[in-house]
Amino acid sequence: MTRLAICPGSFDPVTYGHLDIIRRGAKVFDHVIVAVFNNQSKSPLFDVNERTALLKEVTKDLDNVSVDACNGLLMDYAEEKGAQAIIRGLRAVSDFEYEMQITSMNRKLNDDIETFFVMTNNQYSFLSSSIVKEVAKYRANIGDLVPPPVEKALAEKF
Ligand code: COD
Repeated sequence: MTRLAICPGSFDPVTYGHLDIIRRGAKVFDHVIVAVFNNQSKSPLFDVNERTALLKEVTKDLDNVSVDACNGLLMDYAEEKGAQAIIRGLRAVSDFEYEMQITSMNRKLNDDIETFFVMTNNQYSFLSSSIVKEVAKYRANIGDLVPPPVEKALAEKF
């Protein structure tokens, strides 16, 4: 049986922290689909197509990872794909409450698809897309936070 996991997120834009959890997930599951959603509570800098294209570019070396732009409910998507698992990243205790809320709701929607949490590499525990956008706006060096295509895309936005 092929073990398929979905790694969902906004990825606005993808950072080395996201890539760390995608890589860790890809070591455990046969296939990982990175699912790019519009999170209604955030107004994105990059549209879904731009975010998806950047993710495809920076994961192209990972043979068992694909990227998809998604709408609607995560659990509907996961069920449609026949996934067994959802992968989420944890940076710090501060992530826990939010993750617990969405995991509980997702379980209510479908109790057969399990959520797995992956702890990020310590060096990325402070890293978020919001922080990257904030510093990129002021032309700070972000070369150790995001892959080169993302750095370029941010420079073009600001
Ligand atoms: N290190 C490790 N992991 C990280 C890092 C880092 N530095 N930064 C982020 N992550 C992890 C996050 O914890 C998350 O697991 C993943 O990477 C993606 O992060 P974001 O911030 O891009 O994604 P979110 O949290 O905005 O994603 C929210 C969803 C889009 C998954 C959610 O809104 C959703 O499921 N939407 C679909 C609609 C739905 O089903 N809603 C019901 C759920 S309650």
